[in-house]
Amino acid sequence: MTKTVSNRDSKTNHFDIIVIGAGLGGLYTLHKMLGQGYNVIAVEQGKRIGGTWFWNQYPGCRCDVESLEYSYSFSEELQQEWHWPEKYSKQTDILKYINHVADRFSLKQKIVLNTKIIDARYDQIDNIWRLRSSKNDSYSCDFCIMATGNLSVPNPPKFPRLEEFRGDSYHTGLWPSKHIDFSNKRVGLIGTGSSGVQASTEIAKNAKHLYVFQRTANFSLPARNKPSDPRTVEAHKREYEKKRQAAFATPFGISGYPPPTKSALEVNDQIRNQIFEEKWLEGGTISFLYSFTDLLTNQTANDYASEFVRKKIRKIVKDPKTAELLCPHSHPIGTKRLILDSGYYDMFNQDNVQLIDIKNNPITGFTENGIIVKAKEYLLDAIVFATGFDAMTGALHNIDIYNHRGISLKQKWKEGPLTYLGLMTADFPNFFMITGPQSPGVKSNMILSIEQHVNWVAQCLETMRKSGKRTINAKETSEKSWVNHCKEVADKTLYPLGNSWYQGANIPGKKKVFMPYIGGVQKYKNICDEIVRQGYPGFHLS
Ligand code: N01
Repeated sequence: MTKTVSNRDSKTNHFDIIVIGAGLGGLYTLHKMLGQGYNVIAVEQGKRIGGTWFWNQYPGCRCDVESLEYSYSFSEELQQEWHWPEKYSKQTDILKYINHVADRFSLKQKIVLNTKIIDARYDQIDNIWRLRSSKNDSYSCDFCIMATGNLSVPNPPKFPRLEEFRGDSYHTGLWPSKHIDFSNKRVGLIGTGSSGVQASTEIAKNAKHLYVFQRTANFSLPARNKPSDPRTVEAHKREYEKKRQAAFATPFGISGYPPPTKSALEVNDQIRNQIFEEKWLEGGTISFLYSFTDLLTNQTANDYASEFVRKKIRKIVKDPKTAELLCPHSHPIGTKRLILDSGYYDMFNQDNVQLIDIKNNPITGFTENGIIVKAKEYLLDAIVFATGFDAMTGALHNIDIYNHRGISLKQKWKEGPLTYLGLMTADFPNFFMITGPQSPGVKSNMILSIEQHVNWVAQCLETMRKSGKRTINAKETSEKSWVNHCKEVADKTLYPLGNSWYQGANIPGKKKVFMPYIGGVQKYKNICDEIVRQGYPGFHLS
């Protein structure tokens, strides 16, 4: 850094804090920091707020965490007054809720929409972050908080001659706000993760024909979604505070599931299958993973669970060839994100739906009118790409982030993300991440993790303000041991065997490193709280 004089010029919009992103993370950060009296704004690239729930407006989009859990806990009035129509909320209801929260807490006037931050540089002389948008607007702030999301950069697949297709095409993660009518259309859908499973089940209801192009079969469980039961809701709301605290005492940050006590190897076949059957009928991913203590740590235990689901698929899907293609064999159940569906396997019994195997016979090209597989042309009016995201690090790397030594975050993380607690990265002072890599974020109830992170950052800033400190930086040594710890925890499980977006395996050229912290929300929160109690060892405060 060569500058020697202050460069806080008047043309720059200077704030105490700038939050990047106005999804669930950004909105709560904004609310919390406004409450603490900071001069703060959020900058959002979308034309509306909502983040994930704004961009993913594809048909069938729904949350796989129960509505009463997947909601903010910071306001007792809010959680008491809001009504969720269904057990698992659909995207439109969540977006409505997000807008309600922003209006109720007067957040919208502090959000700059349609503005994509493309460059962020730490100026050590002035101890500020300087940001630049794609419109060339400049901002600066004392603290930069990234609430850019974990699944916010769509992965557009590269196929030969993709540009030749003349019909309509959509990516689930960039879905237009207007209604898309697929009735009487021949639709091709590529990708069978959560988005593809949800979208296809809905599109199949009125498309003339739906071709599902599957590369890897994935495990999906029944959601058994239903309208909210007034008595359950009332009982839950009476004890909301207790439920929220109970959620922090679980690995996933979701209350209401009794933890398993037995290994799948401790019981005989009949009892094991009976337990799986009960969980299958109950619906939901956590209930199923909680059948036994060791489904994610013991291969044999996992094999039992995997085979149980494969048997269900064979029973539901009438055509044996299609059923076999739908049976996952590439990974232990749960090591890729488990999917919750509302009739996915049954959909393949419809006359207008056909599964196309693109693992053994990859797509060789696109034409004006469709997709070519094994020299056969599938004629299509529309294509839906449900091909996922550059998860966890994608949104951070979409911004050129530089520290005072001229080192970019991309350079620092070229062998995978390096963070302390997923909250900060060493040598990037006053730069926080909300649910960053190596935090439980994506392996937890995301809103609970967001609140925990934001509260931690807010408390940290308050401590700094009171003690006259202006700069916080993670120590390299603490970062190193946290990164090692995350790896050690993951290596004790079966997760590394799933070729998942958790480890960047879905993005060609991305370094394969397991990114979430899977020690559980309760352990993680204890670690974070202990660090505060001890006066922030592991960080330099100056
Ligand atoms: O993305 P994915 P997603 N050729 O990466 C295929 C959350 N979410 O958007 O496995 C052919 O899981 C790819 O195939 P393969 C949730 O956390 C939550 O569905 O790489 N196929 C795969 O089948 C979820 O896990 C909810 O072989 C290609 C699919 O595309 C995460 O978001 C709803 C391909 C991508 O699946 C991401 O889910 C929706 C290619 N070139 C999303 N490239 C709920 O709350 C990719 N694929 C319920």
